[in-house]
Amino acid sequence: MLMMRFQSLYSGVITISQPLDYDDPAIPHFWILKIRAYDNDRVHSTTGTLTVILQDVNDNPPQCTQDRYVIELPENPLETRLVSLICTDKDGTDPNNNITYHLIVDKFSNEIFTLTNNEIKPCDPLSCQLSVTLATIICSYHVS
Ligand SMILES: [Ca+2]
Ligand SMILES: [Ca+2]
Repeated sequence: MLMMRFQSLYSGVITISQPLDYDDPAIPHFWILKIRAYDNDRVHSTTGTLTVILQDVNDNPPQCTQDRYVIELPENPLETRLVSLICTDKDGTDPNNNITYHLIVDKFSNEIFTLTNNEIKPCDPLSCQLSVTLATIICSYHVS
């Protein structure tokens, strides 16, 4: 699979003949090219090598096994793991394939659920009690 070529026989410029995707397992990550240069009428020549090392760039987003999770949750589920998210990133090297998980800021769900590494759980009892107290106060305020 030759993917590099001389732009012309006289320029000495070497170009690639197609895009090179580091994350495609069929694409090598380096090449060693041997080059020979001739003078007029090929009386004399010299050789050299060109080593080409393909570098990974962060060009792929993380992909999760599911886009949407639906869980039926019994009441009082404290300290119960709800789901472990399984996401991968096709990029071939660190840090381009590092994944961190974050709950999108939402004043309601962030008080009820916690996300640690890739596990979503109901929040700890102290936080939940605070949340319930706060909710009760707000409700009382609106009722009266
Ligand atoms: Ca990536
Ligand atoms: Ca990449």
